[in-house]
Amino acid sequence: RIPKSTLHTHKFPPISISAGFAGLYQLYRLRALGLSVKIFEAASGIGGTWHINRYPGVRTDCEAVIYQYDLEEVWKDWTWKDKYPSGEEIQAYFRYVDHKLDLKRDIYFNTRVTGAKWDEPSHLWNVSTASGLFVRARFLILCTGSLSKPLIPNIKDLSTFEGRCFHSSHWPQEGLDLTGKHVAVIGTGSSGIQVIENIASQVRHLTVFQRTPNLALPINQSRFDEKEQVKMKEMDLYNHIFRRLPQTFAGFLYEFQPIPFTSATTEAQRLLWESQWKAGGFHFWLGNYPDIFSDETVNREAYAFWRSKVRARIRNPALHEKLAPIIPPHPFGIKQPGLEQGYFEVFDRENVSLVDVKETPIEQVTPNGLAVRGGTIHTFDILVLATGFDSFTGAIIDIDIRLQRPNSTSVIPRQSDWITDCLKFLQDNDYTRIETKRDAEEAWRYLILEIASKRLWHKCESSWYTGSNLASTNTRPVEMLAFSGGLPLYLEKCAEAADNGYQGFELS
Ligand code: N01
Repeated sequence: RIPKSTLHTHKFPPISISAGFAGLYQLYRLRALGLSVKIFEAASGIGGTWHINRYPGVRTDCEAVIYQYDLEEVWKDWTWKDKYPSGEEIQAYFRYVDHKLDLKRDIYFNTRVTGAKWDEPSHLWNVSTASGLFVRARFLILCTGSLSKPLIPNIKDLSTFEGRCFHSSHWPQEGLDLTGKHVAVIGTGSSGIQVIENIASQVRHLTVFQRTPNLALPINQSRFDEKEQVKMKEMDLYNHIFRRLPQTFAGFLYEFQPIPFTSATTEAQRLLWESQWKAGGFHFWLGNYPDIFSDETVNREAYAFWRSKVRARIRNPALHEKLAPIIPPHPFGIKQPGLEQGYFEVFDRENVSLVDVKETPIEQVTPNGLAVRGGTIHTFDILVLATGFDSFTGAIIDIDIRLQRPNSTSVIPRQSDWITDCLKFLQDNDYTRIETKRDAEEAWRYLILEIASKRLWHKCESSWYTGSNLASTNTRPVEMLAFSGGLPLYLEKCAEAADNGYQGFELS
């Protein structure tokens, strides 16, 4: 056992990896415990995904009021501009957070962690980095993000393309002039639709390679009025909002309907859906009837509503079946819908073509384009791979480490609070090591699988929730990795383990 005093020395600072939303909050909370914490960040600035993703139109799908730290010293003087802030606005937010909390002094930028080995005799992590820095740390906290490692598709001869080719998350940081260019985008997930709807009017020609139509919802963007924010703060609504979020299933300000679709009248169903459509954002998804996720017939009704709304916006009838087909490509809502502003209208433009890669699969990349089955070659100057991410475990496995905790849900501040309390407990009780027990890990995994089995998640060919989007790479089994039982249950389970003296963990 290491003497308690060493917990406080600079020699073995707890290390947090990555300076995104989670890592920065973790730094702030652990500092308050009196610990000397360091963050290692591979990128050159703070913000995690918001520092890296610079593609045109990058924007959050969460309303600003819930997409911020619940720390009064931060929110009280910060004013948002957009209801759904752009990447640029979120970067400004992070600069402001750094200014308020003085975070950068404990962050090593351009420092990619490549290995972390647990040394049993000393109860310390030996952490190595690509830049040659080597440190020993008492605790290692991975804040590497669920969607940070790009998934590069396995397309024949990809490296032979002679124009510019990059993943959506690696859009050139200095920007890119697309005027007069022929551009191709592979992928129509949340990233793809934002890129597509934002560049269509700039480029000479845009070719979109779609494998699965995105069952996207209108974002209904608006300005977030400054006076309204002042008023909300005066009325103490921010605190109410922050306390309310973990009480809801998905951590949004709205909740699933209290009754199933099948118990509502036809009129109530229709009126609810119309009002949710008008409200925009995820209302029609995370505020819908709960049985859309478990009852395929109900799900079909929701899909039919979505389809009729979308088809009404597309002038060219030949595109209806491509973008909003009669038979749903998968149940509505079991893949995260993108949030769009004018996405569907883009395909009516004369300078935009849509290639359905299920009909004509991509066969190989050529020096100036893509060849699809049947011999057609689509040519372009720039190829954007909006092909998604090696979700949850990708960034962790890259570190050459066996510790990984993908089976959770996204509730950054509350997870960091749990970790902070846990470290305090270890500190107070002279423990220097905590590890999950094998049987507890398995029980947790089965709980996740059991919850998932009651919903329609398995009815989706390709999704980052389960890793089925990686199926062609054969890198991991397809299995639900996200906790889909809702935040209240997740937080209850976390609290229960802590309250029972960190039940399910081995402490020494
Ligand atoms: O990634 P995705 P993403 N050939 O995996 C296609 C968050 N996010 O970066 O659906 C052809 O969703 C793939 O096709 P298919 C948000 O949580 C948020 O867009 O697998 N196509 C799919 O269309 C989101 O859910 C925001 O059949 C190929 C696309 O590429 C998550 O990140 C913005 C292919 C990948 O979509 C992931 O979104 C951006 C191939 N070989 C991201 N391989 C906002 O806040 C893949 N595809 C708004």
